[in-house]
Amino acid sequence: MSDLSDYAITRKWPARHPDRIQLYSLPTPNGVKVSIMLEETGLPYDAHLVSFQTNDQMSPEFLSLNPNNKIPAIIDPNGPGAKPLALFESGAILIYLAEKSGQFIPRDAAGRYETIQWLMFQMGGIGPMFGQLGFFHKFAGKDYEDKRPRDRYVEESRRLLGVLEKRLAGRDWTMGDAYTIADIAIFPWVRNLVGFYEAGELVGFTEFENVRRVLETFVARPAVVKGLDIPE
Ligand SMILES: N[C@@H](CCC(=O)N[C@@H](CS)C(=O)NCC(=O)O)C(=O)O
Repeated sequence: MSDLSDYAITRKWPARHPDRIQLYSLPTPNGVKVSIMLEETGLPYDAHLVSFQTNDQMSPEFLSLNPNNKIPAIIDPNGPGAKPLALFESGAILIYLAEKSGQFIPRDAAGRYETIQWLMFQMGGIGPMFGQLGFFHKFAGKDYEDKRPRDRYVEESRRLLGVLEKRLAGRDWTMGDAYTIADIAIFPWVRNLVGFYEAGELVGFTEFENVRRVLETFVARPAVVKGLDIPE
């Protein structure tokens, strides 16, 4: 593909600035990871709303970019080799944007892999487990009489919060002094667990003092405040 018009998705969501990164998203905990990262880096971008109310994520145009029908996804018209690059999976997008901007990932190899390790801890643990807890506690699964599925995800979420709590003891951020893509991935999910999912009491959130401290610092960052509402 040589320019954005070669991508079917741009027919449904035309690029306002074809020279900028195109973001296809919704302000969910996975979606805001990327809008927050774009705000933090200052990379210019166009944001396009993929509405679940109208099942936009199942449209042929969206599926042409992400066959897995999930937001977020991006196209960078100026990717590696000065060619467009399309990407889905928020973790992959965060790594890409960190490398492109040279920000929010340590430069030394060991620090870089450790950051990716904590990013993967979110992608494989926090995201899926908190998400299932939301389903069984607040959404369709809450009416099931059998509470064992809910309790399993409560326990697993508590365990993961405990791991994070220990990691954050004596540290400002997951990687210590440096704010990184690991924090940008983890904290929208922690916020969502106690906010939108209303599961704070269920998981005993008050016990996790370090997690609470870092969450407060995270949500006060101007780029986070902005990114949490994008796309409008
Ligand atoms: N592992 C994916 C998960 C993305 C994901 O689950 N996105 C949800 C919103 S938070 C979605 O698009 N759901 C729409 C659907 O399943 O149809 C990522 O991190 O990008």
